[in-house]
Amino acid sequence: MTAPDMDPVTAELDQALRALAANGGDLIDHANRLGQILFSPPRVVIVGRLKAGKSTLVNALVGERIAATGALEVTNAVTVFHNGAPSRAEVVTRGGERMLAQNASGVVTELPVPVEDISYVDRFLPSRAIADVTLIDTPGLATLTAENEEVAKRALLPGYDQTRQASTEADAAVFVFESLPRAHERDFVSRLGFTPLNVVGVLARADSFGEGAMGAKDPMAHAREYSRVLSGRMEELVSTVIPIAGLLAEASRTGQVTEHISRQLGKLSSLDYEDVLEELERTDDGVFSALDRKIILDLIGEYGTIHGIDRAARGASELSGWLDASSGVSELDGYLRGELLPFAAMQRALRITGELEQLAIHHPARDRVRHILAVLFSRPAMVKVALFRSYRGLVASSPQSPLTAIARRALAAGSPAEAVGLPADADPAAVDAAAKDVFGRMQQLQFVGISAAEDDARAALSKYLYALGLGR
Ligand SMILES: Nc1nc2c(ncn2[C@@H]2O[C@H](COP(=O)(O)OP(=O)(O)OP(=O)(O)O)[C@@H](O)[C@H]2O)c(=O)[nH]1
Ligand SMILES: [Mg+2]
Repeated sequence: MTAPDMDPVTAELDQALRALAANGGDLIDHANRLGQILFSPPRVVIVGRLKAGKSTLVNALVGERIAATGALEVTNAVTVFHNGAPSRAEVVTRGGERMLAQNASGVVTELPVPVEDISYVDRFLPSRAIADVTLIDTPGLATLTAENEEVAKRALLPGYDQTRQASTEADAAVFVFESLPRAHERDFVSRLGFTPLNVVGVLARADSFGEGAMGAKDPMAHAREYSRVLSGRMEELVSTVIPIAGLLAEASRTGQVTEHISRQLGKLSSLDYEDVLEELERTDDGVFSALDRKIILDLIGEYGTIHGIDRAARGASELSGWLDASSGVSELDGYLRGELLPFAAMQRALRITGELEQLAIHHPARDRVRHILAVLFSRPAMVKVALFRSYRGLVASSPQSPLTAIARRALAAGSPAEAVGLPADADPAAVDAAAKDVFGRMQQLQFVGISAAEDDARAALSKYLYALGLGR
């Protein structure tokens, strides 16, 4: 029986796992284990440099203060955020033991064992925001003094090992940085086994970009421009770069912008700019108390404070709405759900077919497993998954191949026209011509000698374009 709302790929994989289990013996256990992967939400890992703003971003995306930010020891543990009740944190030790951890108003503040002994923390909370995606917060990657440190040394740096481990079980990544990421950070991400379609870049702390809140140029506008530049420069690693002011989003989405705060901040609206700056630099009581000043600056930063004054004067709802809208978090949220998750789901599908392929090599009943795989990949719903698998192979082995870009474009397209590089509303005759051109180029490649991965991609691409009704 197939649930009516199951997407076609999930339904095919479900069928394959049922066929696997029908063979009895330990294949039932394998089928159950893989079924658990299939029916759990795709996993998105947040990676990036130490203190880049990863946990703040997690809080903003979930809409609750659940990820520890700042200097708490727990920021050194991998934390997996799941939708589930009751709200609780379970620490999983390296020995495989599970124990409850205390959490004070959402954030885990104390760990029952030293952080070195922890494999990861499972944080459950009932939240729609993580119903269809599991978020994994990781310890920040430490900085390197010289960028050409040997690989061996890298493995010893805090953050690297744990973040790498957490990433092997993930299906997509959010790569957080504050400016052009360092070579060793890019290198780290490129080794995680994702395709660029599975990685979104986030230019974090957009509110303090460039010269910051007091500079001549608006930092948010500056960050937007720079993100476009980075998207191009980091094409081989990320699908796009989105500028985010996580702090502003967190303040708004976790409901911390109160009427009291707004009223206090709003008091500055009668001052001119110079006096506002002076007021913010004071350490004693002024237009508002020293304590309120600190609370406001910690909560929404200098940019949020300076630019939020007039909104604050109109009330908390106005201020909160502005913080959310200008933070860029909606764009990221939309991108995550609309563009990233479909590829995360494909990567998850490949985690399952990859395991089936292993069984098809090593299991005593390998012939049966091989047959199941052959049936699975003959199904129309799997044509795109097969192309994704080939594309992933190209990214790993022949990133410079012309087929890599062609496959990426086809996978990312929302329509047949876009699959061959034209606008969605292009004239059908033009689409036909462009498709012929793509097939022509693929045929030419035959004569230049191509790798196994390229050959595989060529076959998968042809099938996929045919399935879209192109090239006939
Ligand atoms: N101004 C500003 N500050 C931010 C922003 N995001 C995070 N911060 C601050 O930067 C500090 C570090 O943020 P975290 O979210 O803890 O960073 P992290 O990447 O999770 O840090 P580690 O897990 O320790 O690597 C905190 O003090 C945040 O308040 C932002 O968008 N703007
Ligand atoms: Mg953190």
